[in-house]
Amino acid sequence: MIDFELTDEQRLVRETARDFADGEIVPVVRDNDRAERFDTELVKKLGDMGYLGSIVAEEYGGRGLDYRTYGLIVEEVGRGDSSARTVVSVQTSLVCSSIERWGTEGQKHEWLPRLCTGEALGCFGLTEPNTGSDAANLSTRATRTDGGWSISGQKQWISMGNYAKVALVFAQTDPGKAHRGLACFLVPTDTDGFSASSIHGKLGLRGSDTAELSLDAVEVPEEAMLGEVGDGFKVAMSALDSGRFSVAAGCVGICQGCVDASVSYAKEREQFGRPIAAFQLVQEMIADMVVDADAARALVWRAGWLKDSGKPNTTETSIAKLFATEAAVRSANAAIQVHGGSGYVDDYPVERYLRDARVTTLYEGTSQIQKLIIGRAATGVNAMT
Ligand code: COS
Repeated sequence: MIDFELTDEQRLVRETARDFADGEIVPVVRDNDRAERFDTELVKKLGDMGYLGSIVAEEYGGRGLDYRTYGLIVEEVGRGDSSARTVVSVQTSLVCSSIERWGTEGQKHEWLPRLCTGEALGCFGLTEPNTGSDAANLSTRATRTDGGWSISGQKQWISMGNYAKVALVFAQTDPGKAHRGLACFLVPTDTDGFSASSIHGKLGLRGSDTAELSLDAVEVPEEAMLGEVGDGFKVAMSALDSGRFSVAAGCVGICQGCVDASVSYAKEREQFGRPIAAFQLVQEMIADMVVDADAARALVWRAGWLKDSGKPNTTETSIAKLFATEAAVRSANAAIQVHGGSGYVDDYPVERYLRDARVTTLYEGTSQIQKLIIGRAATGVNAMT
């Protein structure tokens, strides 16, 4: 049975992550957001803490933690800054976990130690200009060469694409085979024909690097393939099982941050001769936020427990991701309401929480895709085909 009591180790990990978020992330988050700066110093600190490979086995340079403990770390980082949390989620869940699960010993030893410390960053090249929710329908092509593959195509909305040393690139090897023709390649980003450019003007996640990737006849050897030809879609979906968990855990952090900021503000701010915390309509907003944070956390912990127990968890991960991301948007919006005009400027974290939360209902599967996955599990009917 799932146990809500944290172990001594989990409590310690959470306290350490909380102190790290308050001491290293919160003091720089506003400036990074304003400057649209991808903070490489902070990335280094995340690596030094072991937060970029916490679920990776120790023999590959990770911390060998379980998912529940990883979720505690991600929650705290997410409370501090969703841009920093995106680094943790992409690096750990999409990149490292894919290499650890699907890679050969050679690939694991080549990439994981550097990725876990943050010496190298990775990115996850699935989405394309014309391929979002319909992830199997990729235009990027991989064609055989003597001893390897040539890859050509475009990738869009790729977190850390400008800083990554390795890109997981998903490509179609045989369009006639649909999703069974996909393959995933580990592409060093200094390979000829690979280029990345920045995407600016985002509503939120302004401290996060977002790129468009271009691959023009990028040649890689046979050993660059992660898994076999035809495994690409499964690599992507298994990565998203981990990535969606991580996004959900980060959104628990946003929900909790909204509660903390709103309680503190409501107790200080006085109107009509009383702290606004004394007004029932303000308490209602805070109570709704508390319920959202608790419920989101419980769903994340359940998904983590299922992962740690080796049980199927795709549906439960989608439930956690759907609920936590929508709850984060709701809570951030309500937190601004509690803060009044002060919540509309960046003296308080709540307007950033709203801008940063907004993308979480889009990336790593929209809320609508999560509902279709949940609906299929409930009814046995696939509404996606
Ligand atoms: N892990 C491993 N394999 C999986 C899997 C998982 N979680 N989910 C599905 N698969 C496998 C299935 O077993 C099936 O294998 P076979 O071909 O051997 O039968 C194959 O993948 C295809 O499965 P299916 O047709 O059922 O596809 P899905 O319903 O899983 O996928 C959706 C369809 C729309 C759900 C999927 O494309 C999706 O999640 N889209 C959103 C993509 C997304 O999140 N993009 C954002 C990226 S931002 S980083």
